[in-house]
Amino acid sequence: MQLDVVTLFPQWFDWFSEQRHVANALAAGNELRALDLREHTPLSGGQVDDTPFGGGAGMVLRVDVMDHALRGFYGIDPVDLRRERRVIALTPGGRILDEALVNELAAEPAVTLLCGRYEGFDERIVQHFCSDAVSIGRYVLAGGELAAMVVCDAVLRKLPGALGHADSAAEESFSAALGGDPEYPHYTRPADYRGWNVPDVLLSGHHEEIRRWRRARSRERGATGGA
Ligand code: 6GU
Repeated sequence: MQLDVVTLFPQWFDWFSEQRHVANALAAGNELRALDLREHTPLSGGQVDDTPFGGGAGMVLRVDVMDHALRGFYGIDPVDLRRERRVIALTPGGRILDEALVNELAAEPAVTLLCGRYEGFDERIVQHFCSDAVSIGRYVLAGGELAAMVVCDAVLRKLPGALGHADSAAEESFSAALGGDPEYPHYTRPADYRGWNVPDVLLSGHHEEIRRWRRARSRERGATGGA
């Protein structure tokens, strides 16, 4: 898939792209591009934002700047772009990112994430250029970049080749294999540490019992909301 992030801080994504599972996903033929919003600004001095009509604190990303930027990157009117690929505004009030949305995005051939800064986007950007608005939780970050990395991390690790082991993503928290429940607890050596023992069943070698034990622990965690 092709994942594009439109941002005022493209260099932030250099570090992110070097992380193992991201690098693996890219080596497997996927693409992650950090596109500089300022590259195509029609305004002098690289201006991208302005004060809000009606007054109030902070600055708002201008719709004309986003129009020029998307046109510059994709060569088409952004009003049409959102019919060709998911174009997502990252904003604290958007649809909360969860496993279902991550799977939905991982199945897309191409996604563009728009990072807001300051007080966010002129609403016309969301209305006319975006297919979705997405949030990573009900709290406010200084900008959409960290949210974009969260989305990219969660989506890219779903793609073939991102994780070392083929089954790593199949039976993990919230997966269909676990009925949408969180993952069961894991243990490794030593089996006894300071008197804290690993559950006997995991050392028993009885695969069916282990499977049942894990499923039960997973259900418990789903029922209590703890993971
Ligand atoms: Cl997507 N953006 C910002 N600025 N803050 C957030 C967020 C996004 N999701 C949660 N908080």
